[in-house]
Amino acid sequence: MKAVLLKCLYNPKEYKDTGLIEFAFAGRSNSGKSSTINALFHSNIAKVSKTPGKTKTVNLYNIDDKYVIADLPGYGYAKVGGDLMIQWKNLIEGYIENSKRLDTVFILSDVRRGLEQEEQMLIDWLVSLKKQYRIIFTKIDKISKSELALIKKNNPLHDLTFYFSAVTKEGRQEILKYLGGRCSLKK
Ligand SMILES: Nc1nc2c(ncn2[C@@H]2O[C@H](COP(=O)(O)OP(=O)(O)O)[C@@H](O)[C@H]2O)c(=O)[nH]1
Ligand SMILES: [Mg+2]
Repeated sequence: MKAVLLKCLYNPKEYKDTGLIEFAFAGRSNSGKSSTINALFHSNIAKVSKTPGKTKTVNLYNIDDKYVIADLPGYGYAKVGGDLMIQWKNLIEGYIENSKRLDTVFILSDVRRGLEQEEQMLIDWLVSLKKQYRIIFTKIDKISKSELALIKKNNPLHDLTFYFSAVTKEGRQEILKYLGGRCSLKK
């Protein structure tokens, strides 16, 4: 698979129609968005950082000229206060509302945290916009098989959830299959 950086949006007004179906990856800083994108598409294109909250842009990646992945800036970063917080919110919301091609928003969360208030707010908002969403629980290599089994059993959104590790690549095929399926639906 080939991933190519198309554009970094600093402002939602900079968004131009990509001509391809788009999928967005959202989640708090450190949830594993960049690592997941790299692992899914065998690339090294999304910056994985030790300092959370680095990505302040919406980064659009073209994957094999088939679809576009939007890496959204991490939310819930405590140190982003005041004006920056508003800019960041405008950027994410502006992109999600502007893009006519956006098919599914993936909400990524560390499997050890699960879904917290911020994720629930995002889900409620996507539902109100009638946007399709899916959950990706990341870093499943960090917990045992039995812990994972329990989480799956107790997850009320299990049918909408993918379980993924960027380290072992477990869950990769399921996500790629979903993306491919959505692409063929739109053709
Ligand atoms: N063990 C493990 N670590 C991960 C995984 N995904 C991400 N990480 C680590 O979690 C940290 C944050 O990842 P990053 O992709 O930068 O998160 P982002 O801020 O959401 O883009 C980094 O130290 C990654 O190496 C995973 O599946 N397994
Ligand atoms: Mg990132």
